Amino acid sequence: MSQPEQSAPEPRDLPPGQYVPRGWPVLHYGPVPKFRPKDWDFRVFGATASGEQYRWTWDEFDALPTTTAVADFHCVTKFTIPDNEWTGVSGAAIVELAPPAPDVTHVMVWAEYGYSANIRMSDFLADGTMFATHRDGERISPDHGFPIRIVVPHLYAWKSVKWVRGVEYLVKDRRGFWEERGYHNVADPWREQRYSYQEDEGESPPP
Ligand SMILES: Nc1nc2c(c(=O)[nH]1)N[C@H]1C(S)=C(S)[C@@H](COP(=O)(O)O)O[C@H]1N2
Ligand SMILES: [Mo]
Repeated sequence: MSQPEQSAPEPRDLPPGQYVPRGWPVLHYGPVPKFRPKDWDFRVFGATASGEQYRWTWDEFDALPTTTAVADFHCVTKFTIPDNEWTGVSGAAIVELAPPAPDVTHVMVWAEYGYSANIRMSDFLADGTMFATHRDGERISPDHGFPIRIVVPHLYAWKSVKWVRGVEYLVKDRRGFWEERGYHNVADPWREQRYSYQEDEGESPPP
């Protein structure tokens, strides 16, 4: 029996409803911010263990120890970008450097122009969650979040905030930008948690 020269690509395991497009779409609300290294800082605030805020300049942040992880990237508009190699500062590293108070359950990730996304502390600490500076060995481009974007690869990509400037520790969950506009508070693509009307008890912020 003759074999085809090139076998068809292996079907991948995608979350329900997702497809792999050509290229890497750019998707965001509002303009791409200009990076001004002298004015840029990264802050951790809210319910820290010490009650103090933490602040890194760009040079300080860019010198923090990094990790690398390979992961797919799932947008709620149904495209999935497979096999991204991300390098950056893990959520766990930030929590170690800026310890949260014991009753912190969630974080709000804040970007330029007030974009935000809330994630559970367990998602922030998960393997693969990081403030990425590089994708596939190259600096992230301005369109994709330069100088840093968080990637939370196991959640829909609106939680993967571009142009991040800070993290707020929360003792009470609160909705971020898209979560306030009808998107799911948790956003697990494998459970197709797209819209807020799908939230089960315990998945929504307290009133
Ligand atoms: N600051 C900011 N980050 C953002 C967004 C945004 O509007 N503003 N959009 C999110 C959405 S909905 C998606 S799908 C991804 C898209 O990332 P990409 O443009 O790198 O593909 O960015 C996320 N991060
Ligand atoms: Mo998205």
